[in-house]
Amino acid sequence: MINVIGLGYIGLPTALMLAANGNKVVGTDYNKTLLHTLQEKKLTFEEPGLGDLFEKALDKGIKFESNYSSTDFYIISVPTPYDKVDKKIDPSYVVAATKEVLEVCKKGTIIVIESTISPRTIDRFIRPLVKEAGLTIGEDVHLVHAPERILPGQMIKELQSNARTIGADTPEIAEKVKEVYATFCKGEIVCTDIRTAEMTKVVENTFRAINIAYANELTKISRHDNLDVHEIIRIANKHPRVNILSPGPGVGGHCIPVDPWFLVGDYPRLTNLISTALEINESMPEVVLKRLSDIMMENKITDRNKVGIYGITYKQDVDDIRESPTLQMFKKMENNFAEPFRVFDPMLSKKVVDSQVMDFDQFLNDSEIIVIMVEHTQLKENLDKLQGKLILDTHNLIDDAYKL
Ligand code: SAJ
Repeated sequence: MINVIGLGYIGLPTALMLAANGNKVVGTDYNKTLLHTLQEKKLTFEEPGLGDLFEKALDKGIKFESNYSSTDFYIISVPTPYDKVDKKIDPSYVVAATKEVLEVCKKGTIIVIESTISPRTIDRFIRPLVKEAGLTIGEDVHLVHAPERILPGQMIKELQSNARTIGADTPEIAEKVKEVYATFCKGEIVCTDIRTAEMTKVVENTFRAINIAYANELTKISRHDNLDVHEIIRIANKHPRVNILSPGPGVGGHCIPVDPWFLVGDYPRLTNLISTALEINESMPEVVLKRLSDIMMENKITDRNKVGIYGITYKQDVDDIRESPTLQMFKKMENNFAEPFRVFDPMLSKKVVDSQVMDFDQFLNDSEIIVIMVEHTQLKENLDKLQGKLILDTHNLIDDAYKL
């Protein structure tokens, strides 16, 4: 039986996928409200295909419990925040979950850590716990790191098709874990050691952060010379070995703006490129504010009530607001004692900021100038309704709009 610990954005789809594909699964979370919701057969967040998968997993008998099970296979998928001051990973949730597992696990258990962790976290924080519990690694307990790679918005598809990495101390244990993931994962499953697996995950997200930072820096250069950055990137990407990502109003989510800091925190003198890239991405919400202020001046608009911000979530078509560029922008305003602008997001059914308007038509009626922060499908389907408005389009959706 597999006990999946942490039923958030990664743990829940993984637990459901395992159960739907014939594994006996118990999902555990310390958040009682979340557990209660799942036990009532209701989902805790939106994601294409998640509803159907939930039904299948329930049919196959998945259980949600607050106590850890006594078993021989655990998947730990709890959050790994980072300390914003010293830029290092905060492994406390992974440590707490592992400690509890060690109290109840069977001899010879496999503990797979899926949470993103910085290189050497298992050596530094997890191996000592096994020793403290009077257990022996390789006999009583086997540690494994199998970082997830799925993209919110395409999680279910990517769970099945992405390649995966399994880091273990021995090829035999890696092979056992591979067999479990292979019950649903049709991508290549690469086995390696734990430290390589830890590093690989952080390296992947750092690569994306740097690529986006390059696109964002190109935006600044292009604005300086009044060039169209989107056209430049579109043409440059026709080169067979160039693939520049899209610039935007900032980088959000719990991965791309966070994981690279783990490397900066651990190797401060070796990560100039990475820290500069992160700073460029973090500067973008302020770039939006500056551009908006220039456009307002150009159009002689002084009343900030005429501004409407479209989009709060960290990217299109998800309901996740972690590290969202819009909220980063509002934070900057707050630091300057300014009230946040009116804002609308079709993916959010509850207010997350006071200035949030819940009705799209009312939002449009009240706004003379609209800043597109997120390219939700809802907006793409309603672009005609924006006619007659001044628009700052940070995603290049509308030809004749202002761009960053
Ligand atoms: N963004 C841009 N320009 C782009 C692409 C994205 O500005 O061209 C912005 C988005 O708007 C968003 C942020 O970057 O604010 C992050 O979005 P994302 O779609 O790039 O990534 P996430 O955070 O949803 O998921 C990433 C993925 N990592 C990689 O693609 C290397 C995913 O595969 C990982 O599983 C996930 O991080 C994770 O959990 O680590």
